Amino acid sequence: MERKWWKEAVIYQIYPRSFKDSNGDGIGDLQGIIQKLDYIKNLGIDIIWLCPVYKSPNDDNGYDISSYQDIMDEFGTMKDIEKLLAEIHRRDIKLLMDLVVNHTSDEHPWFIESRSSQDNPYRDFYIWRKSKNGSPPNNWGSIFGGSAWEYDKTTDEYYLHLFSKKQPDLNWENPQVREKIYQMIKWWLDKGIDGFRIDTANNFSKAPDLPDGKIIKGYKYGDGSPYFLNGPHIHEYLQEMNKKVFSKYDIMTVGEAPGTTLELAAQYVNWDRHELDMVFHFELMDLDHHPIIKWQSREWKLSELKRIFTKWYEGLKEKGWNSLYMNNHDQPRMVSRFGDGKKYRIESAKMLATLLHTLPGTPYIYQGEEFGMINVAFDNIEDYRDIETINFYREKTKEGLPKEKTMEAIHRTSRDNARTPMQWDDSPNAGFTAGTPWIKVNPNYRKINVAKDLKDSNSIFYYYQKLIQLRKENLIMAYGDYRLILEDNEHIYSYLRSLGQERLLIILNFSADQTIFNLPTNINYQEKKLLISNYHIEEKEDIKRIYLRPYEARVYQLY
Ligand code: TEU
Ligand code: CA
Repeated sequence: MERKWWKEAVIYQIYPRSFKDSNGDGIGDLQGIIQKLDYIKNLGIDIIWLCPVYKSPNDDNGYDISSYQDIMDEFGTMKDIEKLLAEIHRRDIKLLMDLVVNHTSDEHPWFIESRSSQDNPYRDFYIWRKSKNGSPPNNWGSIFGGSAWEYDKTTDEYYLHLFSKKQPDLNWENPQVREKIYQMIKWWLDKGIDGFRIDTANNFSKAPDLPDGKIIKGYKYGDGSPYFLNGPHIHEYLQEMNKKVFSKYDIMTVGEAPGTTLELAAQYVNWDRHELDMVFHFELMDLDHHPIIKWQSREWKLSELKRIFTKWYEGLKEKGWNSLYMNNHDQPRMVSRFGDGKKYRIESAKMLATLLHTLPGTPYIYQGEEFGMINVAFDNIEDYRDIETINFYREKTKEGLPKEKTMEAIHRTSRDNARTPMQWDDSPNAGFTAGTPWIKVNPNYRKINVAKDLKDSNSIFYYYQKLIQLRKENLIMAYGDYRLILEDNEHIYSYLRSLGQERLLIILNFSADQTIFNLPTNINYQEKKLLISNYHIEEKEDIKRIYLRPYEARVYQLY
């Protein structure tokens, strides 16, 4: 197994808008991040992934970019990002930026040109089609609701937007588009950044004839995803980008890849194919809802979750590398979703952290996760800011769904669950801003905040710090083999890691019940040493049979 810095790293994701406001306008900014770098360093982080900070009208909080080589006014200036990068490097941390090149903003100069006339040199930078019998060119629905096509009367054609209508899709089939994108990427890499998280990295290639999608039951639009996810030229484009740009630098790339099977992912990250270093797959994110409609929840079993991690480990073994995450800026908070955000918040946050940091792969921490932030439940839609959530509410209201039902789905699933401001302390607005925050702070901030965790040696924060430290001291945590034990147990997730003579035994109670762990008889050891756990444990305790407490987690070294 080849050693790489990004395999041994722990990555921390920052959503700048909600991280720290330095000037009282209610919006997090680059100077705010600089103020908190010592905090991130103290946690033990090696790499920071910054969500988009480029110039943007903020229809989708920076994922709609109007100028790639400028900084969003609210976040600061080019000088500020240069300063941030220098301060990050001074602390021996690396910086990943977000690369959003499936689409631009409709306010990007390329699109302004493109929409101006059919013979404009930029026309072919985007995907334009004529209407089909008075309807849009095909039946695809946008991921944020409504049709994926917007009519533009200037030229009497429609343009494709998989996301909001202010996010027109770029036409990757046009070599000029690709060349422009590569130039822009080089410009950033030459500034010294250390890699990219690539937004919707498997959406760039669309099936040429853009066929209609299957109509989803109870839904007005067709599912176009088979025709835009993992499309016919996607590997070719990624390889080209890698060859022309990425391969020239010592960087890492991680591509967001919704709707990607293990077989496909194994191609994206295969060392011999030179495409991406890691992908974010969505199998775990899709575990608790309808396969396409994320707002419709579904019951799940622990054995399914185990199967996902196990399958992805086995499938990429000796071929590529896994990313490990349970939440981000698009997903609900992981404690609320996979643990218990109420009675056992602290225990379950630590248990889930133990899982993510002892599985093979690179763990990603989303801001606030490190002290157990949980979902928010605003009563009124007016308090939500996310375009997807607001569109969903509108659609459901129009369809006549009772408000309580709609709000229930929003409380469980809205992206704003992850986007409420960082809770730094118990002062007004959680110390995030001296002004009025762009989105309300979670009302639980007096109970759940950084300052509180930093004062308590037993806190979630220090548990993460210790896990990260252990990962640095024990290469087995990154590189060791993985073997699932007690496969069918619906309460306990347990596995062995091994590297040479070394062995780790991980035991996780995934439930609020007391449950008994029986060590399989074929696992032998002379001695054991407890590396970390989220409850007090007597060192002499026998591990052949353990009474696990709610959400108990233990990691043992076996000799
Ligand atoms: O998300 C793209 C994505 O594939 C969706 O599945 C995502 O889960 C979305 O939030 C629907 O719930 C990326 C970014 O992470 C997201 O924040 C952007 O809104 C989107 O691309 C468009 O750039
Ligand atoms: Ca600000």
